[in-house]
Amino acid sequence: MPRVVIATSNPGKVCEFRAIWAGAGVELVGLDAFAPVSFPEEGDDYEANARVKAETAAQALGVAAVADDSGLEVEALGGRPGPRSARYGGPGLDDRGRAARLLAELETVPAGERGACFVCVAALALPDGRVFVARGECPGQILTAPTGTGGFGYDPVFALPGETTSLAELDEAAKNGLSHRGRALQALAPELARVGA
Ligand code: ITT
Repeated sequence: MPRVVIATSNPGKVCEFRAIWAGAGVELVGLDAFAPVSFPEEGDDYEANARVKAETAAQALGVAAVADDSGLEVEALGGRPGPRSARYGGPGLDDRGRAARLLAELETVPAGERGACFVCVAALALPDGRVFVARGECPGQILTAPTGTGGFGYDPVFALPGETTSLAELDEAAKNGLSHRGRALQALAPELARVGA
């Protein structure tokens, strides 16, 4: 089977990439199977960030690579933190801290104004320089307290429109069936036929 490196340092993403592309006819390999790759600093554009992560890995390792850049756009914050979601609140915070910080920032925002959208741009880079990109979105709203233990990142504070169940309470298959990452990777899946072709 042709190999594709999953170019991410986020273990939650690795699990989801593997589950969403299970049966896609490629062997998905983690970055830990290779010598360390150094990635450039990220900017504020999902597509540029996704491309640079996938291209950096494909060029450094000589193997096809997939990456994503994703984030949470909160309407009451004018779309923040968006592509800066991993950096939201500064370098001292972990996933839980960032989610808590978001709830604090939205403390006075009423129920009807807590709309948000997860965005994912996925990129598949081939060692010959070709890059394929797809985008997926998952609209919903920010809850008032974290709930659930599944998923990662902001999942415990995010629910689908009109729901009170967070994404962290869904099982992996349910989340992947409707998530921004599930949608982006499903849209990109036809390009996997080009790997090793
Ligand atoms: P890599 O760049 O190494 O892939 P990262 O975690 O830094 O890892 P991003 O730069 O794309 O990835 O940042 C994405 C941010 O958005 C990060 O804070 C995630 O926790 C959050 N996020 C992305 N997808 C998510 C999801 O499905 N559920 C919850 N939070 C998510």
